[in-house]
Amino acid sequence: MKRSTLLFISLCLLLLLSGCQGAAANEAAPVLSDQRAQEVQIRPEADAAATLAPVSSPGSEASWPVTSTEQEEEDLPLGYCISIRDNLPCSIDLDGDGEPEIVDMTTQPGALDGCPRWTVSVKKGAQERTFQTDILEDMPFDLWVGDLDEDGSAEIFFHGDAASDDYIVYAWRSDLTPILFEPDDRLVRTDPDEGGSDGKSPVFSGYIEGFEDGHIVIEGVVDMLGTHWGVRTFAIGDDGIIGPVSSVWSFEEDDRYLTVAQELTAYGAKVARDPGEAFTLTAGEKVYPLASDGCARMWFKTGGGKTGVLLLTPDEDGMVMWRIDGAPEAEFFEFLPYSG
Ligand SMILES: [Ca+2]
Ligand SMILES: [Ca+2]
Repeated sequence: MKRSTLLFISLCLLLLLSGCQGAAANEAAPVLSDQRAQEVQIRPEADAAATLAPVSSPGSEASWPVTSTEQEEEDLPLGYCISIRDNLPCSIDLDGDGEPEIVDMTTQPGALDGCPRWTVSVKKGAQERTFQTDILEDMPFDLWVGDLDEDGSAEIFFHGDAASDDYIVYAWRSDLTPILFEPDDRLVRTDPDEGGSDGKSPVFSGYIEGFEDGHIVIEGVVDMLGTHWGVRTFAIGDDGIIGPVSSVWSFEEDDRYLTVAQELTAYGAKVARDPGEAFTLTAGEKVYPLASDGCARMWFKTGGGKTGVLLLTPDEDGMVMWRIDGAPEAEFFEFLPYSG
């Protein structure tokens, strides 16, 4: 069995057998929820059945997290994360010093405009660190731990719905120190009061779909030629900042199209970074958005089978969202499905 698989199994067993102190912890055999089971299966090499098998001595295998030295020796693998939402409060050795920390989420009545607000906490011995989120109690959320950047110490990830379908993501080191996101002109929420610097932000607009091959998969809104939900992968870089791995937000809206209202210029898109030959889209053509970089380009296919990219510039006056060849985007399409 690969070392990576053993480590992952160890983490699962640690959560199941030794750690969690909620009501489920008093039961002899905690049952994985459907959601939890789904998270466990995110890593393709992990055998879901094996993760549920008992071990005779939890201490013998529950050695997660490992040191970075061991990782280098064993040629370890891509990072991973699992959900602990259904196992709170959860006892787990986040920083690899052999002593468990307690991860929990609590609510504070009236903390957020009279409503209860979630607070994430990590207890290490007698010390407790907390982080107040901008998420109201009762809104959907999820919480994950895992050593995504493979430095031997776990990260903690959280997403919650701050309003209706208005998700935000936080990431922290094991001591609840925020991990910042790279600046992204249109998709990072920056809040000066939250200590972001150089445009980097401790909070990101989107919803964590899961973790895959050491990457965070985030679904987020792209407001360009309408409101679209796209998926993009992110990772923790060598500089400790979370930035995009994939260059675009990919849409999964196969049947959603825009109808061209007047001629406009598009470009061939064989090379993503280098627009190809110009061609004209004519009135009545159906344009199916495929992907966007969120800041200048929208890739598409047409009902007639053409593919290409539209070049857009943000409207500096703020009167409209985007312009194409200097004219407002809305002039070129019969209807743009913006929401919110
Ligand atoms: Ca520890
Ligand atoms: Ca780490």
